[in-house]
Amino acid sequence: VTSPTSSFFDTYHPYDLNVAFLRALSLSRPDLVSAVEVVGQTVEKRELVAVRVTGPTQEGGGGGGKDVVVLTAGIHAREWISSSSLLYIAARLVDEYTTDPSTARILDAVEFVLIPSINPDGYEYSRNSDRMWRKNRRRNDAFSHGVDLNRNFDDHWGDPGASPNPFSETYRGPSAASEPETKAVQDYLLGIARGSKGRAPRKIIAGVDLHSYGQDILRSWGWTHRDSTNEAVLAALGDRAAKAATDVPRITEKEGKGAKYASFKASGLYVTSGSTDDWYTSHLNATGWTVELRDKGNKGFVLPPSLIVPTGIDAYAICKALVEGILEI
Ligand code: ING
Ligand code: ZN
Repeated sequence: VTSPTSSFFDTYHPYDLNVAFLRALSLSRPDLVSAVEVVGQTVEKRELVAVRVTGPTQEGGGGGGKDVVVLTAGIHAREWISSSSLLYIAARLVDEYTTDPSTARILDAVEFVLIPSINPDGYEYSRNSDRMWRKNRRRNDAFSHGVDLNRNFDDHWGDPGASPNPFSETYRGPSAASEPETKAVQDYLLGIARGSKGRAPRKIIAGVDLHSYGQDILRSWGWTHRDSTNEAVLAALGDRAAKAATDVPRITEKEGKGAKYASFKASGLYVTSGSTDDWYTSHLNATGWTVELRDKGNKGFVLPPSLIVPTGIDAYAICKALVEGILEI
């Protein structure tokens, strides 16, 4: 049931079933996958969860705890493919640990922290009430709901690139990290970086936030057109990931056809403030990425379920290439 070829990936599922998938994956390979951890609660009191995936060896190359790669999805309600792709990545990592030496190398060197949905309230609202919903489900006032969680992170919050208007699709919220979803994810990741619950501090080397659509790999900054530090290195990493996704060999019918990915600075799409990628860069000192998965706009957010596996393959190739690239630096 938890393999990448499982019929689980034939369709989109309710949030609870996506979490159950991770629970099953953890039970199937407790040597590789941690128990599901509760990260916090949403506005509607759903549990935000995370799992960690890593090889059974204690350490990476550097001594001390392994470096960490954070993968998140579902920050925007209607981008269903992002959460499905994250689960697909989890399934591939676990499945290939024993069969593919390159995957074993990655899992022995780093620990993946996977958060399958930052916005499960919005996801359920998109599934059940309004397919094109984007924001969370905060009641702003008598007339409007929702904060854009990808404008609510505590980096350049309030700058141009987000809206102060509660009706806007990019409403930034009343203050930085005002939303329980934002606050929980930030605090959880800061806890990993600084060390908490008796655990040693960890170096977070990458934060990758999965979105749809556009087939783009975006790097910091989003808030300014200026270059981030190491722009040349980041550009090379992004290009390598885009090429990896574009060029994955595909054999079976279910793997589908390839798709072309591009890589550029996030501000090249449009300027954004309070987004996850810039927060990863500025607050975690990690490389921050926003990955826009399929498609290019033909089906847009309403991506057919037959494209879950093909898109999951793209996402896996992107993450693997980014991590391999970072490990080579
Ligand atoms: N797009 C992203 C958004 O949050 C983005 C694009 C994110 C640009 C972060 C720059 C930085 O608007 C979608 N589809 O959500
Ligand atoms: Zn998005």
